[in-house]
Amino acid sequence: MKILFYLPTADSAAWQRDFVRALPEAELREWRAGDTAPADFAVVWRPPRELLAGRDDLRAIFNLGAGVDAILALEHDQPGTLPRNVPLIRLEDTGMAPQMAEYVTHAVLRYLRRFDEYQTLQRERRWEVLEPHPRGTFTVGVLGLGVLGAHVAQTLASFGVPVRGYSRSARQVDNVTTFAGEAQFDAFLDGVQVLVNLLPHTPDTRDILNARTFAKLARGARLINVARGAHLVEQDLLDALASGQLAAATLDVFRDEPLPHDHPFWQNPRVTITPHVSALTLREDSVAQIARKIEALRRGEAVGGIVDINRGY
Ligand code: NDP
Ligand code: OXD
Repeated sequence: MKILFYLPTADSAAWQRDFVRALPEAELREWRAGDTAPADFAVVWRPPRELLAGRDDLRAIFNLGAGVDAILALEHDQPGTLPRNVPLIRLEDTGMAPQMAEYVTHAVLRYLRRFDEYQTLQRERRWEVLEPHPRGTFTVGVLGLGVLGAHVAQTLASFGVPVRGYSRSARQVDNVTTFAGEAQFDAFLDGVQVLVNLLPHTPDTRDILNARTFAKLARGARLINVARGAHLVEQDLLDALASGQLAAATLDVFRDEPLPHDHPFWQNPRVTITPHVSALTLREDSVAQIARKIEALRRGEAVGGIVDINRGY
């Protein structure tokens, strides 16, 4: 069994070592430009077009992340890039769901308990008690009820805040009021105090965090974007913060990463920035999941996480 590997990060060698340990019978090789030799599986993150184009010999392509937008952009820009009849398989959770729940819960509780405002008061040496936000109306809306969104929504609900969730098809999540499809989008947004984005980036969801969306939220709402920078219309966020329609934003993902030095988000006191770390790709869990799926496919068994290319996630 031959595996093509491509991961353009500094820890690529450690990943390769762990894959070889998990699949000792495999011949794993790092893809380099011009490599068209046969392979059974590809394990990749943000691959160049030449790696995938014409690779009809593959039995599956594994994406080393939950989001497949970078790979699907290759297909979108040049249809026919992805080999036909070769499943594209993404990571499912692999330890990202608990990390995402921690990150979002921390940000929501920071806003609920007004720690962001106390931080400002501390800088000004002001001893002032702020009126607590009533928990019962501090509604959190989670966009996306997939592997990550559903876990985040359930975790938030355990803190006693009202939680809503939004998905494409109807979903049921314990202790979460769910909404589905465009027809229910405005009802989902209405009066939300904290909007959390965990949608995949697709043609339907690009720019979804825009002025119209912000206008439907409660006045002074907060935004937490942990999905993709392309979901957010950046100028609309800056305008909403300036007008007071939004009070604050916590952003982990950006249109341009790393965020350029001169970007206005850096200087905005209402914006909290982290460098795409809300849920890191954990090597041990990810290698184990992919190795299990490769073994299952070789036995002719079905596996989860297959991307619907037409749907975009
Ligand atoms: P899933 O595919 O499991 O879930 C996607 C959810 O979004 C589903 O509930 C789906 O609806 C919903 N959805 C998709 N399109 C629409 C639409 N047009 N309208 C309404 N709902 C829609 O993805 P994951 O939970 O695993 O991951 C979500 C995203 O998180 C990833 O795509 C990635 O971009 C991002 N991510 C960010 C990380 C970071 O570190 N910042 C780390 C990992 C992931 P339905 O249930 O009906 O299918
Ligand atoms: C992912 C990511 O999609 O890390 O997995 O952003």
